[in-house]
Amino acid sequence: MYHNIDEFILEWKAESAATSRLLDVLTDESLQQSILPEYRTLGQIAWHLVWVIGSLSSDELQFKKPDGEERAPSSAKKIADEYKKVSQALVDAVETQWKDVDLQSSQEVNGEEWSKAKSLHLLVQHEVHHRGQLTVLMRQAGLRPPGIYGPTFDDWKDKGQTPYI
Ligand code: NI
Repeated sequence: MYHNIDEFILEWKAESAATSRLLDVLTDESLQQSILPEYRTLGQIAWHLVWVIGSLSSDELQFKKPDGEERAPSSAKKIADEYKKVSQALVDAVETQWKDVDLQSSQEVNGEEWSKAKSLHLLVQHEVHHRGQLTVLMRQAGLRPPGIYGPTFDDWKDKGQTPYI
């Protein structure tokens, strides 16, 4: 959990940049990929990440929500662009509107009392959770996901090394 704003900003910038690297690889066709019919598509999960960041915009943390509707757009570029915008807007809002001590104050989320620090922590975990889904769907769509915390299977092969299995 975060003790001060800087801890969150540092982690969010790194995690958000990693998500952006994934979103930058998406193509319009790939957005239709799903694990099974009727399940969320790659595009819907990617847009969900954009939307959830925007959902933190409130009276207590004011920033511009993403352009568009909750329904995922058909343009991969739009998703990647809106993600970058809303992620930066979140950073700017937290940096300028909250102080370290505010992180310990609570707010009601889904009927529970969460500190702001917990909300920010769960935002990062939520991102990581869905990024795992995105990378699998990207593979199924024939895309090559970039490494996030380390080299991918393809990165090892490119280096002439045997991928870990
Ligand atoms: Ni989610």
